[in-house]
Amino acid sequence: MKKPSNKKNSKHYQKPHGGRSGARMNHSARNQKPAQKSSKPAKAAKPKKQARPDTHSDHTQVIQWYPGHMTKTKRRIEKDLKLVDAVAEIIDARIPISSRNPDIARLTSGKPRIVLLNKCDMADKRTTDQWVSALSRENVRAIPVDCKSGRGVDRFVPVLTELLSERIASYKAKGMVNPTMRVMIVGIPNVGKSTFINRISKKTKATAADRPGVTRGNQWFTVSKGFEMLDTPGVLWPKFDDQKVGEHLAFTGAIKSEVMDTELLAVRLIDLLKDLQPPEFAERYKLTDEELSLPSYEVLEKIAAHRGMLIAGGEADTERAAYTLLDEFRAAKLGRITLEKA
Ligand SMILES: Nc1nc2c(ncn2[C@@H]2O[C@H](COP(=O)(O)OP(=O)(O)O)[C@@H](O)[C@H]2O)c(=O)[nH]1
Ligand SMILES: [Mg+2]
Repeated sequence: MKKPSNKKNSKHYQKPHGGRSGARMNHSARNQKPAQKSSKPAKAAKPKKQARPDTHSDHTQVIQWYPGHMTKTKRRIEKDLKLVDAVAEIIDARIPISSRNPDIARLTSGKPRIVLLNKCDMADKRTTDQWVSALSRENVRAIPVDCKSGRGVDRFVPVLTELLSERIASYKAKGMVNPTMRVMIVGIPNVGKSTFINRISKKTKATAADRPGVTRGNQWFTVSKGFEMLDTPGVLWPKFDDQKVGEHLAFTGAIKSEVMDTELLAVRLIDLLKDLQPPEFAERYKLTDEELSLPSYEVLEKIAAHRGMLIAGGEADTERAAYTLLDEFRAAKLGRITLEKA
């Protein structure tokens, strides 16, 4: 695949509004102290009244980049892992590389693991199938799912049963009549952990008292007979030391786009779309072949012009066009697009 050129340094990329500097990749935030809190969006500070399965993780989402918190989260995951027989990692089918946390294999220390390729309704179907095969070559059982509609979710229990068959048999051999297998869900923020948990969990909650060793108020959901799931998913931070990974996470909305310059992000997305050529892209923004061959920043100007997004003086409002493009990409209005090939 063509390497995206660095538009920031290119003569074609001009920042129309002075202010912010180019790509402020948030990894610098990793080295900053939580003193930065004031820059958080106000709404994040207000905890939701109603308890949701992962109120916890929704809160950590905003400040997960800070080292102190990362360590705490990691420790909690390590502790919870001791309580489960298997781990289901949810990744985004559109970005199976960038949404997969590289620490998970080590963290789960050889526990049976399932990968759920979620949001496959927005990913290219053929590429998703290729990802399932690629992961199976790594001995990872992968299931494409669309937790929003529920497609594919019914395969979870059968695959889990198969994956844990030896473990179940060994419990039975030890005299346990109905061994209960426990599963933990892990994944980066916004990947669909809550949606999956809500979809798969039956109403009946097992009480913490039934569970030896569970003293921190963990709740277990019955998934199916003999299977329980920890109601609090492990939220793992994505790793984005690599700029491309950061961009892919921002395109899909896994990380807040405010951490990067919106227009630059849109320009990068256009670079990719020019390569992938989903027909919806040209159709939706009425871009001619000639316009598509322009440098990406100029394509963004064309998108603004075709959509009538202009600022005083008739200049293209590329900032508004950038927000629109990113929103529409995230809503899969540009088609089912997988950004990372198997
Ligand atoms: N299109 C689509 N959207 C999904 C899917 N799963 C989750 N979402 C959406 O992704 C967003 C984040 O989901 P959520 O479950 O809150 O993610 P969490 O942070 O991992 O718990 C929500 O807007 C969901 O509706 C899916 O399979 N397809
Ligand atoms: Mg959640």
